[in-house]
Amino acid sequence: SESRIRCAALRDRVMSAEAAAELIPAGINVGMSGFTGAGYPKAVPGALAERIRKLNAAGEPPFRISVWTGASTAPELDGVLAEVDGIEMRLPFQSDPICRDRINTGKMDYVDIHLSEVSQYAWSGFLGKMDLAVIEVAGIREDGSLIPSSSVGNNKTWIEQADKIILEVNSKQNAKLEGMHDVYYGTALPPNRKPIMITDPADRIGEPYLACPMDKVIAVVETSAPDRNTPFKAPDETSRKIAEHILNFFHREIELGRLPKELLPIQSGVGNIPNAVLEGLDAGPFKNLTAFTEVIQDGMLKMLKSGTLATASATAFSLSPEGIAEFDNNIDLYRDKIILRQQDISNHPELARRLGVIAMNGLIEADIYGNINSTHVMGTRMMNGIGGSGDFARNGYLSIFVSPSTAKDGAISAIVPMVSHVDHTEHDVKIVVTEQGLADLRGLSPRQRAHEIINNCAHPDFRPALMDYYERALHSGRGMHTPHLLEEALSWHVRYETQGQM
Ligand code: 0RQ
Repeated sequence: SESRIRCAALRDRVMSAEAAAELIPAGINVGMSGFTGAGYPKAVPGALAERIRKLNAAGEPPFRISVWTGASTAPELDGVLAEVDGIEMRLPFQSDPICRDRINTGKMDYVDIHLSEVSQYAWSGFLGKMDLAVIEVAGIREDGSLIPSSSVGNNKTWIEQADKIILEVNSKQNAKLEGMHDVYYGTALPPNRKPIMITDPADRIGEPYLACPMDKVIAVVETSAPDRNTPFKAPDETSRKIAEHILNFFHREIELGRLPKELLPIQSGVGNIPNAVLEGLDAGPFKNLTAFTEVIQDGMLKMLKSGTLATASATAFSLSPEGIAEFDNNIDLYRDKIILRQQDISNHPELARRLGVIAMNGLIEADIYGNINSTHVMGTRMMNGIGGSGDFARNGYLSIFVSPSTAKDGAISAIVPMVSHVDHTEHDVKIVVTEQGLADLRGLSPRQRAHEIINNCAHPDFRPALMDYYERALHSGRGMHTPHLLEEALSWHVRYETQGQM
């Protein structure tokens, strides 16, 4: 609607998504908004994909762009562009099935960067020139500044870096999002950096709006479409057990005086297991917890409502349809408790370390010494990407990695002799949890860690084989610090690839 575009000069640049897509040339780097299915452009990528489809059908040379985002988007962006083979290179985190297929069949290059570092890469020129940005906003103010929508992501950087900007103004985004964001303009490249002065997740250090040079805006497209809003799955038995192990661990740490009774700011990855942990925290005695995280999920809304959680700092929402309805209906309650920041601040290593974040993230596989693979299936196929897990795991006070002990109906052990790809090294991993139990690796040597992980985390079906591997490695006459049988270390993966069963 007109009222969302309060700037007269930019009202004159309103056009259809198709007309805007015509303004995008082949071969350029395009920055797009969007983070975990929130705040991505809904119309222009689809119109561009349609244009590419027609060019492909007419036998024209391949039309491709490189797409840089905040994190994962949705079928209307990654899906449609990947389907017409319109993406040359994609970064950072993605989770779209078609995109994943193109990456894993070698048709698309994918660059997996820590989410906190993407803007620094762009600023430093490591990625080349950003030609154009397509950014969803909730509104445009009289002076041309922008009201961010349901994610901030890398939008500040894209707007600053791009020569040209296409804005999508989405009237489905709640108008009351205005004022919830905190966009910080004090970042700089070394050697000119200053401390980021956040000492509490509730601190505001920036502006509620994105500054946008009006002369860069080449098109404004009006949309009215919901975010991806993935349906919420109630926690299953496995997730509940994992949550229980973590909650018991928190209680023990509080008793030992190693965690305050309000815990420390929580970072939680997306998915079934983190949601179960949040539900468990909400059912417990906890009050006035805080979150310093990337995404606000359904579980966090519940905790904010009940008072378990006092404040949540993030860069995006990632809500189910029910979650978004709850948020819209009670936005006045949530407005003061949620702060959305750009991702170089929400995930800043300096802040994760200062605040002492408790980082909880998923894993694909862990090895008996505590190295974690959270991105690659069988060492070669990309799942989603490292996301923000490394930002928080390395720099947090506690890094907790969670997973069911098996995958694919028990054919795969999540605990293996040696991981087939490393995202989080043994130095960054403090706690590993499966439904079987919790391994507390703090202060342990590799050999001590092997016992802790095999006995507490591995599935009983795989435990004897893991112990057998470890013991033979121990008597192999090779190095005793991190004992391995190099001939066999990846044989479990080879067995799965050739026989369908580890
Ligand atoms: O695939 O559905 O096809 O069967 O991986 O596994 O168990 O449903 O768990 O959804 O929590 O994902 C690590 C991928 C876990 C996620 C990962 C298969 C399994 C299934 C998903 P199917 P689950 P989750 C915040 C932090 C990196 C980024 C991150 C992730 C699918 O947590 O992307 O932490 N993390 N970001 O079958 C083969 C194994 C497997 C396996 C699981 N060992 N071998 N397949 N799977 N283990 C968010 C952001 O940063 C934005």
